[in-house]
Amino acid sequence: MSLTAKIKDIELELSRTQKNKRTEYHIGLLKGKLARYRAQLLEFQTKSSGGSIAAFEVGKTGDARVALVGFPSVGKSSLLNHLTDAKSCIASYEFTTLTCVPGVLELKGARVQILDLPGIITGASAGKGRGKQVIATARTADCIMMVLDAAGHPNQSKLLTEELETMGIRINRKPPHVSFKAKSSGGVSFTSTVPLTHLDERFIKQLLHDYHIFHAEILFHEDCTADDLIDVIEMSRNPSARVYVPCLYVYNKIDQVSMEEIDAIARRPHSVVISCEYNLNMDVLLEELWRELDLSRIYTKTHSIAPDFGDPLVVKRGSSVQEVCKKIHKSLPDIVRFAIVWGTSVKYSPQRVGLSHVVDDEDVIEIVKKITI
Ligand SMILES: Nc1nc2c(ncn2[C@@H]2O[C@H](COP(=O)(O)OP(=O)(O)OP(=O)(O)O)[C@@H](O)[C@H]2O)c(=O)[nH]1
Ligand SMILES: [Mg+2]
Repeated sequence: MSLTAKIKDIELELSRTQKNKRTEYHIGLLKGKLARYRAQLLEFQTKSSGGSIAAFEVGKTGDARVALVGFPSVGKSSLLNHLTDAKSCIASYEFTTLTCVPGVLELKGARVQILDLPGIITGASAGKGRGKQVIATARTADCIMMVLDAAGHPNQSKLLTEELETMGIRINRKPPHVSFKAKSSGGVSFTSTVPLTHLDERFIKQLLHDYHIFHAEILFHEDCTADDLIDVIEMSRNPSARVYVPCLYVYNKIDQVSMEEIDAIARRPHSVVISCEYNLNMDVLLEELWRELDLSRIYTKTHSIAPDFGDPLVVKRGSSVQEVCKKIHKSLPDIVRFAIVWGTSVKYSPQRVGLSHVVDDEDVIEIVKKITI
């Protein structure tokens, strides 16, 4: 029996099994089996394609990458053309876009690469259409914009999320707060700092047994589900097995729905309503995108030259002075004596700080190097 057939069998069994307290154990183990087969399939495909699973080959440029994911004809290309100078083909028929089209958006001083992708359909993660390539490309993004038709089926985002999940993308979630250590002896032991309401000893041991893990130490810092534990085990075998990406749900074509519907959609978390055709609400979309990207702009200055406020260094929020230095040159942190920072990250402005100091958005920084003789 091929791997694909085995996967189909389990998916069918999962869809037929009713979810309740009695079937929880069985469903959890089935999900583990499914994750193992999917990982095997991905490994096989990666090896046979001679590298990483075929994403579209578009080089990463700028400070962040955003992927437009959605069903066909929802307006992904219209949105790319609206936000950037790119000219992606727009038409009323489905599958107009057949490859990845990049564009660059200048967002509050940051350069954001936006990727228009072909539309995907249910079953994309199993290889339908160019779905696998689209999702593999979305995996490389810092943020996913899920473009949805405001007048379309209410299930759109759920179906797309399932497709992304199948290929290891977890949207708007944090990695489970669990420390997992595989050992060479001593059996399986686990402790938790919170009560576990979804997992018990029998299930944890059986799941690990199915993975051929007989010695491990697990510390749960949160009330994990079986899915979370499977993700943790998969990541312990291959750190890139799961990626955690923020996602903005962009409901396009609001010109076709009533005010009440727009109001209801706009209240959903991580959601924004727009119309590319009528240029509606684009400023809100940009604000929301900036929030999801979670970036900081840092302005550098030297002792005698004032900062250039039009050309910031862009880093992930929560970055340290060390990361800012690395962005300038990878060997710079080795020769830094200290940095002087003006802005909201310091108590006194300016203040002398070390490499581990965490900078804030719009801080100004002056780097003082060690004296070399
Ligand atoms: N009414 C309305 N139509 C829109 C809007 N935005 C895009 N369209 C139309 O929707 C159709 C599809 O737009 P595209 O941008 O090609 O959609 P796509 O998602 O890139 O489609 P594929 O590349 O086939 O996946 C075109 O006829 C657009 O004119 C909008 O805000 N309102
Ligand atoms: Mg398109």
